[in-house]
Amino acid sequence: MSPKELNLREINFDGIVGPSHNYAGLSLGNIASASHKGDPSYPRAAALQGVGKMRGNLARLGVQGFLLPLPRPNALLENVLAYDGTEAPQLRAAPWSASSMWTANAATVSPAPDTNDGKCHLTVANLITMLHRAQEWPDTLRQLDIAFGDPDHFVVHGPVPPTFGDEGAANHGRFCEGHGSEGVELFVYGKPGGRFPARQHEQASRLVARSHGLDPAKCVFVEQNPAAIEAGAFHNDVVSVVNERVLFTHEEAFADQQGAYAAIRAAFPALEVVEVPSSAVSLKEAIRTYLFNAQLLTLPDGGMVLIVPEECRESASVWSYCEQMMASNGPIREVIPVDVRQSMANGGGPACLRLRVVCDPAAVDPRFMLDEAKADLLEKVISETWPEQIDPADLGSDTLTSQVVAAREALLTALDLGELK
Ligand code: SUG
Repeated sequence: MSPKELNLREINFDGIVGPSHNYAGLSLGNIASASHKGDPSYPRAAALQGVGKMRGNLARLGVQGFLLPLPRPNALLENVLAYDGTEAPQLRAAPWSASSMWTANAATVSPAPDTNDGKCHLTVANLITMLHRAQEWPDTLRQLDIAFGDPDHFVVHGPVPPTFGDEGAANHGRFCEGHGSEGVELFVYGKPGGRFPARQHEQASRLVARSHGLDPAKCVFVEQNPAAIEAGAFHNDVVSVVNERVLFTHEEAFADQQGAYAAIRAAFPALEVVEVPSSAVSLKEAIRTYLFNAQLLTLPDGGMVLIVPEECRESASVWSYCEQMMASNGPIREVIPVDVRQSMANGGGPACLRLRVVCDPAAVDPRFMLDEAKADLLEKVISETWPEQIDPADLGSDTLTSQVVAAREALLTALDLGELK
């Protein structure tokens, strides 16, 4: 079947926040994670906030998917680390991380209209820069293989080999006239050498583009602004977001801002840039509020809505910009704040929590698709089994281990996904 004959839709696959969600300050260069290090976390509230966001988007778009939490604590990593209390507590915390909730980092996705074999390609991200994230890909790959297991529609690739760091869709965007039409893919990479790690390497981006069978004339490679990485934009999706013909971006997102626009325009002449100047919203405030870590969605009537964190409404400069934008003639006429505060405190906003896959919803394993009844089921299991609170000192305890393992198993059983146990 050619992509034209398919019912191609953009589906957001949100990561369900796992029962071990905690604040261990594991991500160097992620200011929110560092500043909440040691705080108590609320996994139940975190996961319910995530389901709330999914419900809103299900109502808006009529389609929504999800990915499951990974097995934690990760016994394999615990054994390798052989933590005995003599080293930094981060080593004890890494196998407990619920970081797979940020599914924008699960994979890079090239939809069928962009690829030379007419299938949707997904490359699981190796996430090698951070220890706690590098453990994710084997279990993420198992899920992708199931959810996108139909070989007539999907090709799921293993990770880019080290030493090329790959953080998946967080550094990737796709320009197109409509989600089902051919796109131009934007790959944004960082150059190492700064105070904080550049997590997405150019070689990884280029390798993904080649292995997905993209037309080189429809790929654009652009460098992140080192000053943005330095200011805490550890992924490019903290300072810009793409949907269809629109690039919503901070003025200081790219190393060469005008050069980036020109390169995109050369491949995609219909580009519409909505640039937020530093004079309206400073880079610091953009990163603090995660204005750009937003879901820019096309509604069924063709209008675009921006789903932002509640923190944006609480910032005078950010919200006055949003109000001005809503009153303008620009492409983004609606801005909707959502409460994902538990995720935000670890540096993950609405966009981090979702992986966009353009495909025929009927081609996805239905166990990964949400409807209202399943949202009720998720809320029930989470409310009954997710720990209410975790203090970082609890990590490693037998009681918490049993609770976290049992909670995830209850969810897998409820969703008939026992093969992931
Ligand atoms: O990789 N935070 C994640 C946040 C990922 C956000 N994703 C996107 N921007 N797409 C990270 O830094 C914090 C975990 C801790 O510190 O315990 C963490 O991993």
